[in-house]
Amino acid sequence: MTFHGNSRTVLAVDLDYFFAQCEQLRRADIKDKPVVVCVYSGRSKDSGVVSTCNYIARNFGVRSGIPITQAKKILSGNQAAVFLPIDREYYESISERIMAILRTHSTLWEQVSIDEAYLDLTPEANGDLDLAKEIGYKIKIEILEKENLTCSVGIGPNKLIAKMAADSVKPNGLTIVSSEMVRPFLDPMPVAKLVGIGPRTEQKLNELNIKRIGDLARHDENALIAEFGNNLGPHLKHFAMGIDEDPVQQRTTGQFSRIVTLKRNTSSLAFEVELNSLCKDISQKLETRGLRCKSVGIIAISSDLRTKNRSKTLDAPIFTAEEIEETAKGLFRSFFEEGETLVRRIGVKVSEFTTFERFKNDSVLTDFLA
Ligand code: TTP
Ligand code: MG
Ligand code: MG
Repeated sequence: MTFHGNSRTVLAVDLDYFFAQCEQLRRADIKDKPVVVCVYSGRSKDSGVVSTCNYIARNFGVRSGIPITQAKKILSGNQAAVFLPIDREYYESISERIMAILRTHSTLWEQVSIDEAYLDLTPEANGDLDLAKEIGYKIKIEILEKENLTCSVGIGPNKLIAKMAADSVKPNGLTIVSSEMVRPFLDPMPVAKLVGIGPRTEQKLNELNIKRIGDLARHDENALIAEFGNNLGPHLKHFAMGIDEDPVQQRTTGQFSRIVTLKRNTSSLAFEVELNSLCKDISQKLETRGLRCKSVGIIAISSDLRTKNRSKTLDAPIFTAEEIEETAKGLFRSFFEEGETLVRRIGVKVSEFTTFERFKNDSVLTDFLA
């Protein structure tokens, strides 16, 4: 059923000044001010770094990763400037809703960070870039209407080009780079713009008189191998040529966990409300990412701050809050039966993921559903 040959159509989405934009959502009064989201280290009043900032602050020269003190200096003449502490949980809840929207536009998708995802639109667009552009536009409108946030979208023949297209016009961009336009698009860019090239590689390349991505694409592969080794050398050249075979694929490794502090220490299962809410959170997270889990674990942190873990591997993958809660309850019950432990914080952890697609073909589960 492949009418599109070997060529793919990949779409990348990246939310604009994400954490700062989230803050602006709940504070109408800061919309037109420089907004800087800070990771305070707590060592002294302003020690720490800038997480991100809105484009108004960027116009003054504030950037992700600079010290908060430096950002304050840059904006010292600006009375309106707002400095806010990072609130990751709040941004994550918004991110989860956005990822759920994205997932409705393609069966093949991959979340790469809190504000970034790829969709493989090859079957949907069938080689028609105008159609892909229309989907990109729809996605932007839907995120704006439902969540009031702007994002930048890039479309290209692979993940690398889609990502670089999205980054090339920000904020609120929609950029399409066809296969024919890949080289003209990349060639004039400074090498530092190529995904994966950090300051050290940039410096080495500059020493070889490789300044632009086009220079790198044309450079002798053996010379690159001599300088960067058998892996990185060819990889750099391929990337510079716009070649990237990496499939759009939701990763299935890792784990999620959520922990809460109980109102009262307890040595029995007297925290059903808290447990229910933890399991709902986890289930939502799984669902947003199109994952099912085959292992559920509990975390019990005692009043003397010792952490204990128990987990169970299931016969078939699950994802609903009810199923996770039932397993977690069973684990907590036997945990308390083991002995008198006074618990102060509790958590639930899920791991051993399978994707939605595999889940659908999973014979164990098909039997279960039938
Ligand atoms: P990015 O997508 O890199 O940046 P951004 O969304 O703030 O801005 P842009 O419009 O250029 O996409 O990162 C997403 C979030 O990750 C960002 O809002 C804050 C966080 N982040 C950090 O905490 N530290 C960092 O150094 C960077 C780059 C991002
Ligand atoms: Mg972003
Ligand atoms: Mg990003």
